[in-house]
Amino acid sequence: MSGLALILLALVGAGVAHAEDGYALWLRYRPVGQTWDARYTAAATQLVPAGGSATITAATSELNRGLRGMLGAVPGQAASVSRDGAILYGTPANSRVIAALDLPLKGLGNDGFVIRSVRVNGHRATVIAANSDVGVLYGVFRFLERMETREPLAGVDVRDAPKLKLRMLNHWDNLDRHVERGYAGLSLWDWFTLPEWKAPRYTDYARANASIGINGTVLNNVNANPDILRPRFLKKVAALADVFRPYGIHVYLSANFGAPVAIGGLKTADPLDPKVQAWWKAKADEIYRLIPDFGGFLVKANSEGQPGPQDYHRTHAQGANMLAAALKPHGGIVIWRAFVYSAQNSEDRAKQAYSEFKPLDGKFADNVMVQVKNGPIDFQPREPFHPLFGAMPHTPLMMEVEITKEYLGFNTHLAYLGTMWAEVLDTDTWQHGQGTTVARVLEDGKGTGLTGMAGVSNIGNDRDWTGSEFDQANWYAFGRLAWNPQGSAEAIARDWTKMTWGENPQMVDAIVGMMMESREAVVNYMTPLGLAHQMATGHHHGPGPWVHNLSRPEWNPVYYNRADANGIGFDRSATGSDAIAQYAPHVAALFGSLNTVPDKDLLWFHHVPWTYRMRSGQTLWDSLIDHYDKGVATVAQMQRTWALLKPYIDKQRFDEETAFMEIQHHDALWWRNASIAYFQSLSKLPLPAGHAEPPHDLRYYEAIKTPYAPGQAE
Ligand code: GCV
Repeated sequence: MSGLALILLALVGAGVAHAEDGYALWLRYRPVGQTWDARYTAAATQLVPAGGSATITAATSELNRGLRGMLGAVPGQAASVSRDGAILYGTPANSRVIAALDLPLKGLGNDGFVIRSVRVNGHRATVIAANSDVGVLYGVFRFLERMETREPLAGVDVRDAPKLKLRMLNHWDNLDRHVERGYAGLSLWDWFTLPEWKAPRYTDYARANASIGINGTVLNNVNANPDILRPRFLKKVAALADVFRPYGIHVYLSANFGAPVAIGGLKTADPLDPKVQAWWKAKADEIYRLIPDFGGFLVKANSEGQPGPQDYHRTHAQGANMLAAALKPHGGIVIWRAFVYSAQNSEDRAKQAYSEFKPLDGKFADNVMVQVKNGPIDFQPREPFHPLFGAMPHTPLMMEVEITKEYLGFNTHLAYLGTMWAEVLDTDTWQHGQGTTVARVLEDGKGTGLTGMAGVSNIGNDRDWTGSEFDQANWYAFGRLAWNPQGSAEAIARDWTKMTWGENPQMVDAIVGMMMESREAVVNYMTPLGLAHQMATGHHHGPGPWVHNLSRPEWNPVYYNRADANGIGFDRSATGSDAIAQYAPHVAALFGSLNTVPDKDLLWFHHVPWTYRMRSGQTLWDSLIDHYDKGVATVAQMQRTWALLKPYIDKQRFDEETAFMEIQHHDALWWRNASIAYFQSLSKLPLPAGHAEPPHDLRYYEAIKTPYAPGQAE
């Protein structure tokens, strides 16, 4: 035996071959085990693809990969069904057999599919059919997911289609590979070696996205470097688009509104200037020559220092429509962000996006979508829903959420965001009567067919993609909720857990339980009862509720907490900034009254005395302390639960999460102690019985600096 073979044997013997590092994501395809082996094998004896497109080839290769992993063997491929247990997949257009089955494909659009047990040529078979090859691919992934989550295949009858058309990732990746708010290493896009080297990882990225229905990706940061639009970079973008195409993923770019000046040699970027219009038209033509299915532009304009139409006294609509006109002949769209607030504007920051965009309703071209963050400020652990949802009846709105956990503890805090997004999606805006939930608003394309949801990516080049195992769940949940905004966060967590950690029911229950309370724990130890934006400056790592000296008032945590000797909270009721008036009357009344505002939103909408009596009978002060301690206690409980799971989980992934939870517990205590020390310096109240004083004085916490925290904006 050769030396190398001996080393390999030793590695296998030591279990290294079975070590898991998270690279496979939820597509692990581990052996299904005895209970399921015979049943699944009987339903996967033969692959019968219809058509030979790159997408169908990708579907075949995924079936081979999945079945080899789960059942230990790859079934043979055939041109027609010739044995029991065949899997027949394709479109009616490419298969007369599928057409003859007369499946209910009508109304499923391009992306929907049917998976059904049928008889073909006298044999038992499973058909996976759709109106397009990409729909077939989605069906194949769903078929494999059923196996990964141990759902029966016999008698299967699934008919599903996405409720939103655009299901997109927004990468905040810079051209030097630094990722703004990225906690998972460098950007996946190796611009330096593209377009020649198309790393296999790009295909795995596309597989993972397609498996959850994601069909668009914006490759670069919304704080956009104009260089991405230069010919040299467009070739690299085209190479990525080529890799993603078979997986149904369209490439989009963030466009810098000032590009005509920065790289085009023009003196202005005024959207009404014919030379500027011609420049963008030529740029769009150039892009589509390289990338015929290019999706379009995402634009952050006149926000946080980015150039925009207002630099030329034009409106957001005029800016967006000028770009839309350049893309229109090619079928491209503009996604224009509503994340605006201005240093010159003294209006409550929570009101500014609505004030700016509501009057523009109906003024956007029909290939423009307005992208609105889930809440009115900025991806906080908890915010009420954004008042623009339901308030722009003539404009297709896309919701933007932040998958990367800029404000929820980066990659080391376990915070499952499915619950946070479902909370927003399920909220009733009342804008068009009861039942106008945010999900329903998003699903309504205003007759343009444009609907969508965008998630700021948490993906980097770390081996496990997202910087932690549990952050993979947020990528997964985003895809699932973008596919079906009315989906259940718990059901999604359960599917992900089975695929990621294994099928043991006790373990699954324990992990899902942890996930379901994890985000509330973060809210409790960081920003309970409606507080927001209490994070340290710049990187947003750790607490900074005392910060008051930053150049722009709305960058200071004190702007949001408004804490003083008398009380705490931001009065956004009619006696304060009146932000509540931006909501439908029913919701405004709910938020506006101390009698009805939910506790979780109390300090977002009201300034109350420290001694204010909560509906529970507790004082606000005592309740605040309770929440901080509850947050820390939940993390401690998660640590205990996790420790019990050791026998079920492979060593590397178990050890990493154990260490991360230690960090989370440490950080939760830090948040709790620092916040209490600061607020106590104002309230001068003792802690309620049973709650420990912070071990250090306020100065100690104020002095903690973490200048090298990852993911900073440059
Ligand atoms: C890309 C927040 C983040 C910024 C981000 C901005 C945005 O303010 O801190 O890093 O910029 O949101 O969404 O544009």
